[in-house]
Amino acid sequence: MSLSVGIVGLPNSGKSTLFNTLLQKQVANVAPYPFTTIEPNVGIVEVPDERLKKLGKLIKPEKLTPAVVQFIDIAGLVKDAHKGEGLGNQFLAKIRECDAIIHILRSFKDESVGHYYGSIDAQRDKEIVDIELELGGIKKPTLYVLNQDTVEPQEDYLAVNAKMGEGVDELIKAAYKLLNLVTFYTVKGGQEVRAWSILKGSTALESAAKVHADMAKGFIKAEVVGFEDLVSAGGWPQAKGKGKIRLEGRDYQVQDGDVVEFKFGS
Ligand SMILES: Nc1nc2c(ncn2[C@@H]2O[C@H](COP(=O)(O)OP(=O)(O)OP(=O)(O)O)[C@@H](O)[C@H]2O)c(=O)[nH]1
Ligand SMILES: [Mg+2]
Repeated sequence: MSLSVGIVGLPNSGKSTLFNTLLQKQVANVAPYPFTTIEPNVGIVEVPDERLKKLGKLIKPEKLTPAVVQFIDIAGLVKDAHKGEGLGNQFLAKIRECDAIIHILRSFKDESVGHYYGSIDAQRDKEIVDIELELGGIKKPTLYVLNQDTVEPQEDYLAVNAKMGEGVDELIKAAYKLLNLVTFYTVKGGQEVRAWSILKGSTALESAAKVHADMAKGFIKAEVVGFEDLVSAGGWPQAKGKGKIRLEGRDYQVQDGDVVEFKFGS
């Protein structure tokens, strides 16, 4: 199961709108991911990845497989949710299952869309929901997202227009960071270039286990080259020729952007 990010906020702040925009980036073929069914409020979304695109151009595999983040659309929280107000306990339980939180704050104005507290005031809304999360015992990394009519850079918030999809790529990348994930890549015989998510600080052995249990079980070593070195060499054989491919053992901490080939025995 991949790590998940819960989208929280007051009713009518634009959570489902954001979620639906994210769904347009849902991975089309979920087969490589360990999910059998996807619930209607769960979206498995591709992480925008410039490096993967460049590796695709360099290696020209049949298939490029991106890293993903799982987003969960949660119903609105209101004051006293922790006491059960507005089915709050049920929603808080859902949030507890997530690994990080995107807290969406309404800034857009629309007379036809009611505000639960009658006026647009992102700071007030933030405090109301934060208190409920705290009283609900939820301590998670949080990214505050301002849902604006016109996206303007903010100091403390990531700005998006949930309806138009502006700022959404940045939001996915920020969510990925929030989960403390980094990416390494594998090149399967030139057929598939795939991005893998690991927690920052993971070892080569832990990373091998992500790819296949047998790779970890029979782990011998990892051949590793940084993304930049691989690209500037012009390919794997060229990088090898230039001595850019390192041999690393099981305890090596895999770095963001590493391209790795695991050597393993049976
Ligand atoms: N103008 C404008 N309207 C938006 C924006 N985002 C959402 N809305 C509108 O606000 C209304 C509520 O949006 P939802 O996404 O359903 O809100 P929600 O946070 O999921 O609400 P609950 O599920 O009830 O908690 C809808 O009519 C949306 O079209 C936006 O960025 N701009
Ligand atoms: Mg909703």
